[in-house]
Amino acid sequence: MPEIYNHKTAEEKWQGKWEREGFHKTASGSGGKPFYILEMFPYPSGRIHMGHVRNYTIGDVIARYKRARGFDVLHPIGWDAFGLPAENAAIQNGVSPAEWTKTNIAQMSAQLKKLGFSYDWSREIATCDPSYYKWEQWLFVRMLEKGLAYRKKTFVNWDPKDKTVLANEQVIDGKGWRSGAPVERREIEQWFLRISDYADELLDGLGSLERWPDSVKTMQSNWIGRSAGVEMEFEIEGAKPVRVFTTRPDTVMGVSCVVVAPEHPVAAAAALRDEKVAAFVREAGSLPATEAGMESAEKKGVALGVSARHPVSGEDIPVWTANFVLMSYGSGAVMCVPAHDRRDFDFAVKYGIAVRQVVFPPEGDFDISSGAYTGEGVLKNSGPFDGLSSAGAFERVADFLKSEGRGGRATNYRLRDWGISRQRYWGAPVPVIHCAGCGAVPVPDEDLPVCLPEDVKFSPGEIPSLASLESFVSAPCPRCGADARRDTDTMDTFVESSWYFLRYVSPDFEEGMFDREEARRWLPVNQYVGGVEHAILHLLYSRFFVRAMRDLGLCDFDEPFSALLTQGMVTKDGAKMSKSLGNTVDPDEMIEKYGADAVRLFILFAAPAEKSLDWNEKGIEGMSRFLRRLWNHTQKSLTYYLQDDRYRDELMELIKKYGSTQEFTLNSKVNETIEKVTEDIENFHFNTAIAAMMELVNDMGRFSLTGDMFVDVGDERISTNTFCLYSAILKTVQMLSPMAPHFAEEVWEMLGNKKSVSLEEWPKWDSSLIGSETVEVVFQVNGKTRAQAQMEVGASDELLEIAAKNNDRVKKHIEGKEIKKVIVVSGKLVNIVV
Ligand code: ANZ
Ligand code: ZN
Repeated sequence: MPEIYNHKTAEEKWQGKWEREGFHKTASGSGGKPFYILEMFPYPSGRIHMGHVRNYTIGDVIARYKRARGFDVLHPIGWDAFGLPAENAAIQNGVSPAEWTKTNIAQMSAQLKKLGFSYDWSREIATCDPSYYKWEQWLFVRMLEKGLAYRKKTFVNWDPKDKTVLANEQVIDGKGWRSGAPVERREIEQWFLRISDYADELLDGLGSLERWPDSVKTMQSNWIGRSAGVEMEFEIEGAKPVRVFTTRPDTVMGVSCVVVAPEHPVAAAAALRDEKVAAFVREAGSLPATEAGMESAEKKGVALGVSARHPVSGEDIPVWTANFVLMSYGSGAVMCVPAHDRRDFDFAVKYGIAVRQVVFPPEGDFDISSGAYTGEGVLKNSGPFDGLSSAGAFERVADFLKSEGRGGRATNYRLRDWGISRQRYWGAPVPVIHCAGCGAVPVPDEDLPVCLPEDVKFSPGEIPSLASLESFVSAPCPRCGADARRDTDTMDTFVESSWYFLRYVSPDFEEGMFDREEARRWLPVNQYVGGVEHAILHLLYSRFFVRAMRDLGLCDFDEPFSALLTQGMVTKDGAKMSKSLGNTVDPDEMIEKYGADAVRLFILFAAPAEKSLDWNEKGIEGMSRFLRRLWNHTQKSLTYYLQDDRYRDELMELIKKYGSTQEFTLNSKVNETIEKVTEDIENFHFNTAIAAMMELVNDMGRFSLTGDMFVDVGDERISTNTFCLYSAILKTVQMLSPMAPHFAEEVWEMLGNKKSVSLEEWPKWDSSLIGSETVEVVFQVNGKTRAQAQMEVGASDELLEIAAKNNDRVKKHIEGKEIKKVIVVSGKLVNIVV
């Protein structure tokens, strides 16, 4: 028996055993309730970082705990394997993106295995595998048939550094989310997915996600940005009327001008007549088309020399174009109300446009010369609407416009359709062939997948793209057979991650995206764990995909993830751990030095799961000390305990009946700890669960094995005292096993168990044993006080007598003597007369 815990040999030993014996293969049909625990799959960047370790440790604790609770657990892992870094590596080093990705996957799998995560590796998927993206292409074709995928020419966010189009979501403060380069505008043909069709459902569905963090739901809700308002038409001489969308129809009588987006047809028409307007439109066209960009840019505009007729007053008002009006929102035109909108106010001040106040605070006055009054209130200077409240005016104005045929109520969304086209090489090709005669023809199902040519060499510095691979591009038209050209766009990598959780239920399924029966059994995912950085994009796209697939008749549920846990960041000295800051900590080094279990424990212990976690190596040392302490108690309990578990149940009964005070106390603590740890794990409070176990292990340190009491059980004389410690350790190890699985296995085996602790049922607690109160009982010999002891209130006289006789100090005075009489005063005193 080894004296010192050797994490290296133990971890290797158990990882080998788990793998050889298929411990973590998904149980199916064993009758257990299914539980699907999923962590966001990693991008194969090359090495595992601490953020991964945190994410996957949390998921693994849940997976192991649920197995112990009798669930059939699905806990898969795979690789989000397409994307730019692979291409950047190719550009820099001339390696093929496929090679680079494969090498990284191999490296990172080995790292994950070293951490002892209980994945069902037989279900591993990589999204760059043709057997995976084949089904993505197949789905794309279904979406195309249904009109859920379509192509249109649009202004796009162009990342000049990564040379690709970005989704609005990927533009942060006017810069590319990955490259950080200022984003430009370009007009090209793009593929879109009609997520906006689902805007209402995606928003309303948030209400059913009770086990999602509120913060994530708020972010999604803001992203969808549903706003209820009114649309109205301003007539223009000799042209189509300009429609505007407003959320404040109560301000309609305060309109000073109509402002259209630079791309609006009215602006384009004016540009033909007026060089000043033309110049303005050209300049505005080079700016990024994002809201954030618009918000921060200086407000600039130019009058078009056109006037519009106010739909209520019939007054003629000027039409302008300005850079703060987005063509892509509402109808690309606004009614400008300087008195009540900050942006309009700034614009009016700059260009000397009239400010007309029409809404007044319910009480008090407002000095409109200092800025806009944006609140609601009572209407004045508003003709037929005078005296109405803002809310009342909303309805009246809407009704009026409707009855006049000049507008009515309207709802707008911030959410735009999802542009999925990327002009890059390392992605899933869009399965379409463009034919001069037939147009855009989907690749027939039997010709899928459209494989990405992998055996290409890009020379260093060259931007890899499918368009440059002539052998890929030229193809016969599937409809008429004429020479045609393949679409050279690849899909946004967020498309792959929008359905990977479905593929895991049957990763080798060949007749479709997934086996429907399996999907019924496992989905929706019971618990999803991942970073809050995916609060909007990935989670919204996945929610959209599941709904789209439902409407295509492919699955039977609405929401992909029933519960979501977003773990906090890993920081070092308060700063985010990142390669660019050079403050990363290599998990491998820590595993080597302290063992995977200590690393896992530290990650769980150092902070609540949702909060950020500041790295410090001392913390890991603390964890390995904790494990050592428990290891030492184990050694102690082994030297005393007869390794025979035949009598375990009987012994437990005996301890309940005859155990000494300290046994009661330890037992009570064990039961209390099981209850606490169970509740904590259920609520993801892993840090306090570990703290509770540490307290218990401290109590073991105070537990004395001297003054032992022996009882006859069967044909053995067994020490109740040692048994008590032994059984406390058994329970502790079981509770610890989801978090420190290797250590738990090793100790469990050492304690004489044949079956792996990962196959054990989660320990139960006995509430009747928790927190029993004690009283001080005096032990006397011949009327002289020799000792005191804390005994459980209500302990039997028989127990008091046994406890007294077994007390060390009492023993000294009675040993070898004949006991004549024992007087017990219940709950107070035992006097032994010798
Ligand atoms: C007049 C008005 C008066 C407005 C007022 C606000 C306050 P949300 O809530 O985000 O939907 N707007 C409409 N279309 C626009 C576009 N294409 N580009 C830029 N701005 C646009 O915002 C709706 C408001 O945003 C609308 O209500 C409109 O300004 C502006 F006291 O109309 B409002
Ligand atoms: Zn054709």
